[in-house]
Amino acid sequence: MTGITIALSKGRIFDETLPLLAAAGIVPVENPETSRKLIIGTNRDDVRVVIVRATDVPTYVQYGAADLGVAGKDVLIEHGGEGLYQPLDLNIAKCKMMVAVPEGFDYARAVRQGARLKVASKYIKTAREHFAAKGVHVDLIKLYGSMELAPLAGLADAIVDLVSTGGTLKANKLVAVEEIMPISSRLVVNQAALKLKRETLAPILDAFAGAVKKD
Ligand code: PRT
Ligand code: MG
Repeated sequence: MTGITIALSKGRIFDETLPLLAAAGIVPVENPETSRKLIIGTNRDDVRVVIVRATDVPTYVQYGAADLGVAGKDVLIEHGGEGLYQPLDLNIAKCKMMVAVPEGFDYARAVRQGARLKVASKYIKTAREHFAAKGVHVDLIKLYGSMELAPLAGLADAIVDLVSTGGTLKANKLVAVEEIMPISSRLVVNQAALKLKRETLAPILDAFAGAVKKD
């Protein structure tokens, strides 16, 4: 196939990628929020968008089922990035990877005293590397969602999760105690496609690069 397939997740990544696509002259003909279609055509006959879970974007691109995609740094770290060329930080879907604990839990003291902490997260690799670098012993508990519940239900002492407004933490009586890293979404490109479809891909990559908003 000579056409281009772009993998996106619906929600904030789809919404925030639209202006970048527009800069490349690409306009999806449907909105995944209202359409149930997983393959969405665009104004260009040679470009289509596939709608996948945010965590599956790197996998589609790695195996060449999509030529390019947009994925959060959080997702890319957990995936590992094999087979992916990551040419651009798109500076969209921004948030922070944080350690959070229940209000009233003295995290700094627990760390100072060398306590062994139970930490629940969807981001096991990120969490493992963070605490290993600090020399803090942790038991990591893998969850797939609703991390905020874990400390309230007694499953964990702390969580590692993404925070943007802080509203979710606050609503669950949790406080952020440590920033692990700032997060934004990246453009990911299949390494083979970059060579084989260079003529079609290069102008799209250039348009994205030109449309990225700096802080
Ligand atoms: O939602 P779903 O389970 O389908 O998948 P997903 O959560 O992987 O996808 P989506 O679309 O929610 O997130 C896609 C990407 O957006 C993530 O991989 C991040 O890179 C980025 N992003 C930016 C965020 C947030 N901000 C964010 N706030 N992803 C998730 N959140 C969640 C966070 O996990 C927490 O539950 O929002 C909640 C906190 O938000 P505040 O505003 O209350 O702090
Ligand atoms: Mg989500």
